[in-house]
Amino acid sequence: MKFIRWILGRLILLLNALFAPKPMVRSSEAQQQVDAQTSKLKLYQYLACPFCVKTRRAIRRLGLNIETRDALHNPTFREELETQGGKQQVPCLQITHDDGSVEWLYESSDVIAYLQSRFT
Ligand SMILES: N[C@@H](CCC(=O)N[C@@H](CS)C(=O)NCC(=O)O)C(=O)O
Repeated sequence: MKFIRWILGRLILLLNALFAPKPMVRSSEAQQQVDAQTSKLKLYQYLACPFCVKTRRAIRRLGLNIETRDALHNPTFREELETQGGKQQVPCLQITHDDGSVEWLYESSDVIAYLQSRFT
């Protein structure tokens, strides 16, 4: 079962690489402004999780530079996700607001809807 899951994960990564979405193009000034905003966002994720792949594809399509944090292999990120986010589920977007408060947004569809509403 673990092996089948591993094979499926690799297949998803291969298809994702072969059919990578085209990123939105912005002027360098607009991209710099967006980059400043996305520096406050971190995506806790697993490399081969289908929901994470779906979210990373949306991030790429929107032309966003968002740091990804491997919550499977990095024990610090795993611990942060569980204790500060509230549960061990990926993808999860950590949003640091201008007032310093931190929000943890779970569910791939909600993360994508949030990014689309903010960056399109
Ligand atoms: N409905 C969720 C499903 C996310 C989900 O099932 N993620 C799995 C990984 S593919 C997970 O975090 N499982 C918990 C774990 O691995 O500890 C979404 O769309 O984000």
